Amino acid sequence: MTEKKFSSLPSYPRYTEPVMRKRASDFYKEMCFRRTIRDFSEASVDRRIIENCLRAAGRAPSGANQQPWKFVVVSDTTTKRKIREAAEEVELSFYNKEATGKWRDALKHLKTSPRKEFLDTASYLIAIFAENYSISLNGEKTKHYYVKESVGIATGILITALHNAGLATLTYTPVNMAFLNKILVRPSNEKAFMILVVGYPSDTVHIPDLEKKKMEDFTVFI
Ligand code: IYR
Repeated sequence: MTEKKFSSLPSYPRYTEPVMRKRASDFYKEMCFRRTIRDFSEASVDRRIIENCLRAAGRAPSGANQQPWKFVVVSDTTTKRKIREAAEEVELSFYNKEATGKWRDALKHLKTSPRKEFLDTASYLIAIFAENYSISLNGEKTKHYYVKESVGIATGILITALHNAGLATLTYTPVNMAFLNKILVRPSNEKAFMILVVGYPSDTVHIPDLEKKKMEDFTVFI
């Protein structure tokens, strides 16, 4: 390993407290508008917006700075169709066989079904892969650390960046995502983490009336 040098922190913003309180409150208010949607319009999204949101996601912290993520951005209609067909097959088996009664009960209020039209209609499907290890050119494997945590954080930043840009998302996770490696021709060190469905909501979208816990109910100060 080559030693990397350390340098001083470049112009870290130092706001006054009132400015910080306002920024924190404004950001919270903005995030209150984020809602998962399952019904997308066919309107296409400028790729440059997606690229900058991905750049923001790529700034996420990661175990040993290994950045163990890969984002495969799909807008090609044939590929989206293939993903839909494979996903609906997995979902049919999930809804008809694999889902436990408790799982079914937990999902009931979302009114989801094996039909996944959004995989055709949404402008982009971002297939997110976790790199459990890397393979160097001479075939040597290097284990990655805290992979799920790192990819989860990067995905959270991506969702936030997309929302901030004015786009809606759906965090979509079929129980078995091995089909993504095949369709998207990904190597075996990459494990599918989720499909982030991205686009504009359809004009007729309906969302469930969900309640979010209050901060006081999920936070303990000591
Ligand atoms: N993957 C299935 C089931 C599903 C599971 C969870 I956990 C959800 O929050 C929503 C759905 C589907 O997408 O229909």
